[in-house]
Amino acid sequence: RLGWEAYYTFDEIVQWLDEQAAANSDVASVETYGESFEGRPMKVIKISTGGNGQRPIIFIDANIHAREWITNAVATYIINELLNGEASGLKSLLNTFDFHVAPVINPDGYAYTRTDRLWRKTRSNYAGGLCRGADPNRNFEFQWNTGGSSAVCSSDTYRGVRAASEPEVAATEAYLDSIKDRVTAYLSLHSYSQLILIPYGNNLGRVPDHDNHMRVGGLVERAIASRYGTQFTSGNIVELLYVASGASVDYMKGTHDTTLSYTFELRDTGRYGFVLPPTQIIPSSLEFVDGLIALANDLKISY
Ligand code: 0X9
Ligand code: ZN
Repeated sequence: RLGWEAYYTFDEIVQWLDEQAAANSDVASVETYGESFEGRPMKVIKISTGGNGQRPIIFIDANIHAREWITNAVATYIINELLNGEASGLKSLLNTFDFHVAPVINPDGYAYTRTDRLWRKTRSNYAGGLCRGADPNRNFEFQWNTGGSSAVCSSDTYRGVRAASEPEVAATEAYLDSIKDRVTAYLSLHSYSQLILIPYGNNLGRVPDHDNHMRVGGLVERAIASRYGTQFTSGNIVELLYVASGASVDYMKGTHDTTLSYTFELRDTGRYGFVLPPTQIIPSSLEFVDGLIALANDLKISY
């Protein structure tokens, strides 16, 4: 019973996820693929209307950064549209694709933002408890520690002691490894800045299929803008933002050669920043769904 008029707690989100799977057990199931540092479940909902487990997967991760609340709201909105939507063109994509959506991949951090709203990282212990957490989007294995991450454990971009040191990252990597050949698009939801970021974030620079990512990014930009005029901008992460190694999108592109791998920085451009008012959840979701449909329709041509 989420309404997308407020932000929900981690417990509310996972309870809703389980209810959705139970109510739609013909097409949906929830897998608990791991446990966070503090023991919260890492959950992914898998939606498939057929194809015997052979269909290409569109994978969406959200809330890898704790304070980016809009991302779990958009992720659950998408799940709801896929399962219960009527008008949206999303549902028909299930004739071609399976969707796997992990709406909160940093559960401890997200729970902690109830008391410290701008917390970003996980909540593991470092330096004997002097530091808490690493940046999970600097902790993935592909080209870990090749620029744009910190060795200082109190830093917001602390990379962790080693690649996949965070249990949330290790579990997510293992889950992704188990479905790697079927993932055709990997979308990592972040906020804010209204950007469509193309790997890599490390010093390797552009991916070999940069031009295809730019072309599809343009289609997505136009689809998003068609609803309310919201402007997103596509480009390589280093060119548009900064150097940053160890992200989930780089892992999927670099390790598994996923066809399309993007980081989306959702609304806004800084007026509210991470503390986006809940009145913007539904508009943010609607425009993102438009973009997602454009992306999937372009991919569909190859299946
Ligand atoms: O710095 C990040 O992790 C992301 N930006 S945020 O403001 N949400 O923290 C950008 C991640 C993109 N990174 C790579 N493709 N490496
Ligand atoms: Zn982020």
